Order: sequence, then structure tokens, then C-alpha cells
Amino acid sequence: MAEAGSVPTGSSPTDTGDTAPRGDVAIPPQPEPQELAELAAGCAEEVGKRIRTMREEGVRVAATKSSITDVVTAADREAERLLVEALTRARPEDGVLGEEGAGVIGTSGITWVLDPIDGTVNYLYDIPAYAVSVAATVADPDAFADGRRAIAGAVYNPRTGELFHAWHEGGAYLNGTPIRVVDGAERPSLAHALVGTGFGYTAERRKEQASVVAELLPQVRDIRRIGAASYDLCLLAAGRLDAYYERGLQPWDYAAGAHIAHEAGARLLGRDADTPPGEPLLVAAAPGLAEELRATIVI
Ligand code: LIP
Repeated sequence: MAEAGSVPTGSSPTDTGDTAPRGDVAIPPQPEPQELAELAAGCAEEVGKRIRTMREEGVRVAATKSSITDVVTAADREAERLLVEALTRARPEDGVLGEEGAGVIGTSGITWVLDPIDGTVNYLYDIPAYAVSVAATVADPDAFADGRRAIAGAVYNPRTGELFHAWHEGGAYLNGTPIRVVDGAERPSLAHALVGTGFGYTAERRKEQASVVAELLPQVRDIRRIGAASYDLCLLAAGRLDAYYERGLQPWDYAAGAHIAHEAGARLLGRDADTPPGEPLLVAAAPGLAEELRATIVI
């Protein structure tokens, strides 16, 4: 997709350098990242309340994807439709990429990356750990494995009413209150760290992931498998997890949550110093602890 012009630059989560705008490229007027964050937050909250109502009315599996346990519900599809409708009405020149198939090529340089219900299995079982994830992203080949970087994002858990949002160099917020990762003198060692993670949907991948977590478990305080990457990353941003890692995430799983964690002071790492976070591995924690955790994970 042609990315017209450049948008606010700044240190990417991996601090691999900025992409300065070129003098010969026409740069369309760009929105303030805070405006995008507020649009993302409004859409995530409105659609989140809709899917909560749909859950209360009853949910059924509409289809499966990568395996019989990788489910999609009618609510996933409806939530994505509502998000696309709201975002393209507000910003018709933007692109869209959604987990359930939404794909719009934009001309503004901004692409919305959407997970309409992150934690779909939790949603199906009515476990209060699922979220609507909305990220405004720009092209940046060095930031994440998918070649995009969020400059604004929102994650909303409709069961708890927790609305996380952040924007480029603007900080991270939970229901309007600033949040930060546990860092500095408070930062725990790996042995005292509460570490979030998750598992894929295929038996082969789960077997590999089980061996990784079996090695890690005796080296950390404890493990939490909450079931929604975007929410895991927001709990890290709020200091309710000390670290998070997962293998095989999709861009819509991490786009908003990783941005919120980064704006809250987390470092986002890939499998090694030459690989950006995302697929095959994303590690997130306060600086120092992120590197210590990555060194311990063998994938
Ligand atoms: C989920 C991720 C989670 C992972 C789950 C699942 P989904 O996304 O957010 O981190 O462990 O297996 O992939 O499928 O609920 O959108």
C-alpha cells in the first residue's frame, strides 16, 4: 500500500532510529496523535458496550479458523463491521486491517489495525478478560515485524470498564489516569517477576510453547495466562504484570497494547537484537527486565 508522506516521527519502541520526512514528498496534513487516540478510545468503548450486550443475549460460534479451538463468533464479525464503519466515516482516507478480514487500502499514511474481540475464547466462556483493540499505525519497517508502528491506540475491556489509551509521546492512561510500568528501584528481578504469556491454537505450537513455559516457570515469581494479548500488555502498562511474552501473535493482537505499554515505559523486544518484536516473538517489560526475560526464553 502506498504510504503518502510521513507522519509524526519519533523513537520507535525498539529505538532503531527515526524516519525523517523527505523534502521531495508531498506530506498531507496529519492529525495530532492525541486526536487519533481519542477517536480510537471512543470507538473501542462504544463497540465494547455493544459486544457486552450481545454476550448477555447469548453467543454462539460462527466459524473456526486455524484449528477447531480458534473460534470466531457473530459478535467478532459485528464488532469489526461497526469499528470499520465508525473509523471510515470519521477518516475516509485511512486504511484498515482487521482480524476478521477487513482490508481497506488508504492514502493518508494511517492504517487502523483492529482486533474486534481480543480474547474470543474468554468472550465465549464469559470470562471477564476480553477487549476491543484499536490502533492507528504508520509504516515503519524497523519497529515491529509487520512493518507498522502505532502512533495511537486504545484497548477497552467491556466487562471491567477499563479503557486504556495512549498516543505518540503523550503517555498512557487507564480511564484518564496516567499509568507506568514498574521500573527503577521498584523493578523486580526476573525471579520476582509476574510474567504474562499465551498460547497458540495448534497442537504443535502449543507443545513447543509448553516446553518454553516449563523452563521459565521455576525462574520467575509466577506465570499468568489471561487470554488476550492486548489486555496482557495493558496490565503490564498499569504495573499489574511485570512482564509479558508470547510467540506467534498477529499484528491486531499487539498493535494497540504494545503501543500503550511502550508509552507507559515498557521496552518491546523481538527474539534477538536484529529482529523486531511481533512474529516470531514479542517480549515486553521495563528496560533491563525485558532483556533478562528474552535471554531466558528459548524458542
Ligand atoms: C488471543 C490472543 C492471546 C493468545 C490467544 C488468542 P484472539 O487472540 O490475544 O494472546 O494467547 O491464544 O490468540 O484469538 O482471542 O483474538
